[in-house]
Amino acid sequence: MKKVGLIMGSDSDLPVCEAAAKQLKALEIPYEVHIYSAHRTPDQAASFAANAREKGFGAIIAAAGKAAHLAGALAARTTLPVIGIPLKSSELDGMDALLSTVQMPSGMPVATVAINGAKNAALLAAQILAVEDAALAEKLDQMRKENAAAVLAKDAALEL
Ligand code: RP5
Repeated sequence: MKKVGLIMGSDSDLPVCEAAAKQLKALEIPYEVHIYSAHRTPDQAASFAANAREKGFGAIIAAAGKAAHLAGALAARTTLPVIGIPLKSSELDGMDALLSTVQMPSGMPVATVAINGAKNAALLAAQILAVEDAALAEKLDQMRKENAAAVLAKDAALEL
């Protein structure tokens, strides 16, 4: 199976990114985690993205806060799908990171999830890999069914 790259701009991003790692683990998707910053370690970030396809990655998740250029900087170096997680790590509550991540120029797409949307980033990466992986697609279908059953159970138990 292809790997997912889970890249974050700082170790201070770990608490949010753990939800993505947990979801990938639950789906038994191999992944690598790295701290590479678009601003503090731009060479390492660029090199990771440039070599990711030949190293067996199928998608990259990039989480960053503040002036969050990490997802875009990685996307500039690869045609693998890049999923950006804008993080709430400043006085602007993540709106700064959201706009920095989502407002990519034409020709250089980044799929941006919600502010701190780490779980959805992992699920989107899984869905990308599942295009060519029937067993993974089956796991995702099963998860959707379980989620729906859990909601319906709450509905059935609702009393006001
Ligand atoms: C970004 O700046 C990181 O992704 C992090 O969200 C934010 C703050 O980083 P630290 O100053 O905590 O290392 O690059």
